[in-house]
Amino acid sequence: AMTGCAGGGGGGDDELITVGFAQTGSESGWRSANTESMKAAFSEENGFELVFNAADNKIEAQIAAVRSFINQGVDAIVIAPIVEDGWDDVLTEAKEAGIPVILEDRTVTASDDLYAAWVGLDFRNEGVMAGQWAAETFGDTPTNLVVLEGTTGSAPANDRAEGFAEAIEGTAITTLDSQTGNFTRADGKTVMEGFLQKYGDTIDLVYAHNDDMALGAIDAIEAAGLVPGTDIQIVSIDAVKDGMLALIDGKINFIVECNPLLGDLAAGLVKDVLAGKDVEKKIYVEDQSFTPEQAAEVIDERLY
Ligand code: GYE
Repeated sequence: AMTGCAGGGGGGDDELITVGFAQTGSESGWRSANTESMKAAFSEENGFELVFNAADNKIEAQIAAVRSFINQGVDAIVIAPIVEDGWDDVLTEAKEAGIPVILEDRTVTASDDLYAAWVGLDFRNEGVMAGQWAAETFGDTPTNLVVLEGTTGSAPANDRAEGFAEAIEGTAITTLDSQTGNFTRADGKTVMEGFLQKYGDTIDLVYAHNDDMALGAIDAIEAAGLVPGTDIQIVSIDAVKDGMLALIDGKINFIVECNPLLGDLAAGLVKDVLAGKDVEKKIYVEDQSFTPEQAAEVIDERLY
């Protein structure tokens, strides 16, 4: 059992597992909830000493953080990879140093023998669920779509685009434009302002890869004198508190969930891997979706 003894060179400290966690940054409500979940799970109480780094969504900074974890000789490394590509070298370095890597949230294109396990969400299926709602709602009615993409090169941006495109194939939905809003409210607003200037009220539908960008788009739509949710419908992904409230308000029309509470699963994986147990390579957490009515029913029980 852990002693909970903090600081000093006492014997209890030897039992703590040192984990370096390379977080993407703090771009969204989803990310805040994910960071909180990770910090709660990787607590001293649970037997961990957490070295936390948030890279402000700068890929070089995140890779540098992982290298510094390797140099510090941590027991294990957890990464929420900003983008999918470019991980081979540093993951190989961790492997050569004998430090297991667990990925949480986003996936990488590197070979899966360079990391011990991944836990996260099925981003492609989230895109499919959002696209199926759009296909069912607009069907054969000619519909002009604009897309607010997540961080360029990130797994959720790539997979959510792919899943949505697949689900609206063969419908009368036409994509007018698609640009990155970097998963932030500020950039979602700026990009939507540009779309409104260019296409005005010919826009019927916004697909935002996360709630924060949808919330930014709502500001831009209202500033242009249009009614979000009515003049221009919005579908987004995450189901964070502010997104759900906008959904209940009728400003967003449909939200697909993306569960950020991955801390306990990630911490369990770290312990199992260090204990030499066999773990599943990929663990998918399930997502739901919400209409305004469904959101109103569950809003009081939501944990994030
Ligand atoms: O949807 C978005 C966040 O990687 C699933 O990152 C995550 C995404 C999430 O910034 O809000």
